[in-house]
Amino acid sequence: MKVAVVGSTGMVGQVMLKVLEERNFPVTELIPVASEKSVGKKVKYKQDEFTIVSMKDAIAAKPDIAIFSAGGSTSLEFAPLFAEVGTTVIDNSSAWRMDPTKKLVVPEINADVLTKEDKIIANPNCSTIQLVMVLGPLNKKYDLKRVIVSTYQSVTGTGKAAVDQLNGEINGDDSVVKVYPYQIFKNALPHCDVFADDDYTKEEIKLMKEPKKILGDDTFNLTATAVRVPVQGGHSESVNIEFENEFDLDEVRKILSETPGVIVMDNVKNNEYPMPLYLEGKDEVYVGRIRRDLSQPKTLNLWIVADNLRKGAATNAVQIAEYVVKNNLIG
Ligand code: 2RA
Repeated sequence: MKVAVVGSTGMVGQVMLKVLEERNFPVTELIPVASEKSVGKKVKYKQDEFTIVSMKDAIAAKPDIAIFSAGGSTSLEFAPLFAEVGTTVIDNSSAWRMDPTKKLVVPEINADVLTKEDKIIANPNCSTIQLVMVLGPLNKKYDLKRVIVSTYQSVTGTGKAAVDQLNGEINGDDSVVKVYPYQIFKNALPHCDVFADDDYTKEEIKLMKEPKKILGDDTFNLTATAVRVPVQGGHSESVNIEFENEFDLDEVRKILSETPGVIVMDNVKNNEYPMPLYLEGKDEVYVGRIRRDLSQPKTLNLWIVADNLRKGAATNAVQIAEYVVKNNLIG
């Protein structure tokens, strides 16, 4: 498999290379791509070093698969050029996610929507992926009516500069690049991405729209508040779910425990619940604090944690690549 990784020097791009290696993806030729200023530099993959090439050269190489994590404008410009030469593009930006002609995929939930005709496939937003991994199986069984999500998002979601800012503020080095409007250390910013006219942030709008497309169901309501917190290991989400139908708590736990890619970590008597500090680097989505909402019937509270760079981005993208290869959907 000739595989291009576009954005190979970024935080997600570096994790993509790591995941491809860990999962022993059948790469016969790796084509790392990055901005013009990085062309000629090297990236490590397995025991070797690979030279970063320009987008033009990568397209000319006609890779079988191109996994993008290079921002929306780059994807809008270059993903179609790769698709034109027969490459299957899996894009981690928001560029294509809500495009009605493109599929938005979490393999465990809706990979079956993919066909050979899908040449540009959208990887959902990190906070969406971990949410739908839980909503999907519960929706099938109990039929979602309304979902309220509050997120507690890692600074790694904003990129390396944000991690540097956090560490700079922790160490008192305030010369680092400021990426947030306020200090993030010892703080919580109810401001992920930019504000839209309706006073929701773009991150919240992604969380309110993408799950409906992935689940193929717009019969339920969903509202979100996305908060940035001084954490590095992953995103956490407090979720309140009202169903159309009654549920049994033990059955909820059984359904989630049997969902591929989901791990139930829920024993509060032993202080067992998911926490990002301890789950960094994992590929699963962890669920805990599962309990009935005593304020109204047919309603559940739970807590979801996942590494936003792995299942929230790189691992989900590689899993899509694995699916299209396994099901002969490329070429
Ligand atoms: C964030 N989900 O966490 C967005 C993009 N990675 O900032």
